[in-house]
Amino acid sequence: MDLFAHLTSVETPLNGLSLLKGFALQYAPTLLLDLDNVTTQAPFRHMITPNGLKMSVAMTNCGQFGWVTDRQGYRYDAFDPQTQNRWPRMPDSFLALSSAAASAAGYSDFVPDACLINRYQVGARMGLHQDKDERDFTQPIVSVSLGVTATFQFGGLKRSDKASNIPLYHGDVVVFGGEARLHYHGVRPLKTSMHPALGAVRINLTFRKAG
Ligand code: MD6
Ligand code: FE
Repeated sequence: MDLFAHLTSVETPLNGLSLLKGFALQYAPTLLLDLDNVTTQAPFRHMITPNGLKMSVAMTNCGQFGWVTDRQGYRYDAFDPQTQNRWPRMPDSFLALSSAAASAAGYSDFVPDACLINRYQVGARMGLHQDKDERDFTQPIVSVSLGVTATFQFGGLKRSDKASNIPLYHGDVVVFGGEARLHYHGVRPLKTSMHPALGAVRINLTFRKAG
């Protein structure tokens, strides 16, 4: 019996954007154990943007490729610049969840080769941006929210387009594909709050096909 089935629904507020509420709840305990293992090998760090600012969100990666930023720019790299090692392999639980979520949103053969892991503490935010460092924009991005609730901003194809605010709760999954794939989006500064499993922290996993 699927105890969580009643919590999951697929909402499509915009062509190509699917909100799968509670989809990751039944995976969360395993995801968090596997995440600890990943971050032991590749610790969270505050990366530097091309214009020299330190990001308020701490990041790490797993999978064949990892997203990195420094004074040279944004890119995917097979090696962690901090350890010179390859990024940790993507845990089976991560692969299983991301494929199942992509399928539920209509992408039946999504196999990610990169997972960017974002950690938000109080006040951390992500400015409006487009995800366009990947090779193939026909592939969706699957985004999993864990821990403290955040306000996700979802805009249009231009940075100046009006953005809507979508609350993302522990266990919610967003799939960005089709028309939504290149829309601007961001995360409002994290408010002080507590989550029983994670404390005052929000974790976001974004799965991509980068290469
Ligand atoms: C976050 N997410 O939720 C940041 N990008 O913390 C993203 O930047 C994002 O959720 C592409 C697709 C889905 C996302
Ligand atoms: Fe993004």
